[in-house]
Amino acid sequence: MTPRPTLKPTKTLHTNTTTAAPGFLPSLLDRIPLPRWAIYAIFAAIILVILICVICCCVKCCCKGKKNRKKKLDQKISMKGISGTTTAALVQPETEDLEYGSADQQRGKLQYSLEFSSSTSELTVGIKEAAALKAMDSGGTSDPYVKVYILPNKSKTFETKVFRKTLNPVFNEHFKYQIPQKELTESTLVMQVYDFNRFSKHDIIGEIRLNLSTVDWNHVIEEWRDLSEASKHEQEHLGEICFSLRYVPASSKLTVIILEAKNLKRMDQGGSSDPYVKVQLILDKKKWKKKKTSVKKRTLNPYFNESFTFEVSFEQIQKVQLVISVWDHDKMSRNDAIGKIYLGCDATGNQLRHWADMLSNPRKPVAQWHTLLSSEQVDTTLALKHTLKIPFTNKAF
Ligand SMILES: *[C@@H]1O[C@H](CO)[C@@H](O)[C@H](O)[C@H]1NC(C)=O
Ligand SMILES: *[C@@H]1O[C@H](CO)[C@@H](O)[C@H](O)[C@H]1NC(C)=O
Ligand SMILES: *[C@@H]1O[C@H](CO)[C@@H](O)[C@H](O)[C@H]1NC(C)=O
Ligand SMILES: [Ca+2]
Repeated sequence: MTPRPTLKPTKTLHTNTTTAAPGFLPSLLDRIPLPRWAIYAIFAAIILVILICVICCCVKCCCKGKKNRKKKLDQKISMKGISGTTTAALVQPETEDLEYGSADQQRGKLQYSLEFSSSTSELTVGIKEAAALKAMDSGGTSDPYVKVYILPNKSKTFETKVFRKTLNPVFNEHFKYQIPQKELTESTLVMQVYDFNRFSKHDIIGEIRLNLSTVDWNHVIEEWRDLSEASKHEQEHLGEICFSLRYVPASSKLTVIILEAKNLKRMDQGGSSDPYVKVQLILDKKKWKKKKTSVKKRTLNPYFNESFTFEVSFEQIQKVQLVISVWDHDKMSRNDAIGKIYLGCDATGNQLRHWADMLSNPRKPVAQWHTLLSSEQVDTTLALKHTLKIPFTNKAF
């Protein structure tokens, strides 16, 4: 009796394993309570659905490719227009700096912090990071930086560093304003995100305007906010200027070539402008050296190509401020320049970048376009820097 039960299980086990493989599918189909033809029809339907999906995906991909090609063609055409300008030989537009973004795209968002100390009347604005910024260049990226200022007294504009080729820059920079608490209630903080372009006007990606009277100053504020379209009326356009800088440490020679200016602001309606450019060096808070270009008659897009060389030692180049200003020759009564900018080791943003490029490429001329700022704004910034330096210089003497 004992051998049988031990044999039987092993035998059934054996037959099970051998017949399982070939008979698996038919036996499975037998177990489904449907006729064979119905099962085959279901299989056919599933395969058909998969095929349709694959075809849809292929068609979509092809369409995208065509759109991209069309965009590239548009860029080629606009590049042709740009390279027709006078300094084409000196300054070529970087292809990735050409306009790209479409109007309906999201501008992205910015994280900032605000803190006010009523005992010191100090407002600290932190520019933390931005995310999902709109792409302004053809590579599908931007070169973002942030400008910060306070209205209605547009006294000082701060700029963060420029981040190359990113849509999610982490700035982590803090800027301080001296402002009485009473003035806070009638002030608006403006934070604008720009796309840097070496050889063309910087594009504004978007901005945030904060009515400071609505802020609860009992807490440190840190928040994300979506960027909105920049308000047009306030972006005063003064014009742009292109010049090249060259420094030769061995011979202590700083050469500034004023190349051209464009889209200069008309100083009075109907009247024509006769622009010229002043090149000035400031050293230790004093006007040190000054030169001027010739006057170009009746134009808002003057071409100069005039070169100025100054003797500046290697020690001086690290302290000097180069002030470039555009003036209208007709306006004898007016003291203000059409626009101004300054460069130097203590400059910010685009201007600092040009200065640093010059210093890191000795003997090579480096050309760049700059957007002119109001002369009051630049003068205030220069004056502010001087007052801030007073305690330091006192210590030194
Ligand atoms: C603007 O500045 C002037 C002069 O410094 C000051 O009298 C005025 O209160 C300021 N206004 C605001 C809103 O900050
Ligand atoms: C800021 O908000 C206050 C109160 O809501 C309002 O009275 C004031 O006009 C606003 N200021 C600006 C510049 O929008
Ligand atoms: C600019 O001036 C330099 C030297 O004066 C000259 O060699 C060059 O041809 C000029 N460029 C143009 C485009 O006029
Ligand atoms: Ca750019």
